Amino acid sequence: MYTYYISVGSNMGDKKGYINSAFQSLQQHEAVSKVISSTLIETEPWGYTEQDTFVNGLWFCESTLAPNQMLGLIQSLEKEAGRERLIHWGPRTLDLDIILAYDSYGNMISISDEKLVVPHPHFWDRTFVLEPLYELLPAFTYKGMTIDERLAQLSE
Ligand code: A4P
Ligand code: MG
Repeated sequence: MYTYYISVGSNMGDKKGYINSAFQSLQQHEAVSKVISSTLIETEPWGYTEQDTFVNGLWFCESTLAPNQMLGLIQSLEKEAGRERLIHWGPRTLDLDIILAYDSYGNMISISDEKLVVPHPHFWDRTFVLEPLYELLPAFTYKGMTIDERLAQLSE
């Protein structure tokens, strides 16, 4: 059994509608259980800033799917939302990224191959990931720092 933290973002069309229907599909998947969502928040675009505001959140789930299989599942949910890959960091109906993964012993999984990098390479720099992560996992630390401390540092 694996556990996952998956970030979710949308900045086109019915943003919350895309997020909620993908959430339901994940909940209904036979290999996935205990799906929990953070509060959804409205955020300013990061990276490529000439685009609409985002709705962002974070999902927790347990799954028997290994990380590469989970990547396949979230990509199929993006496809269901009509996602087209046009501009890197650009507008999207639904973006799902695996932020953190843990094995059945509770050990954090690190992967760096051509298809999957976990922990997600930018998560520790993004308030739109860290604020929902703080809601679901307030005691989380990374690089010797709490999320609280990191958020304070990012707002300096
Ligand atoms: N990939 C590698 N690691 C992962 C992972 N941990 N999770 C690969 C998911 N996918 C991973 O992704 C490209 C490839 O990354 C995938 O084929 C997969 O094999 P993509 O979603 O097609 O490309 P992208 O969206 O252009 O890149 P990416 O990295 O998903 O974009 P980001 O970094 O997520 O940035 N501002 C706000 N406020 N809120 C946002 O949600 N999102 C972005 C997108 C920019 N600015 C934002 C937001
Ligand atoms: Mg993505």
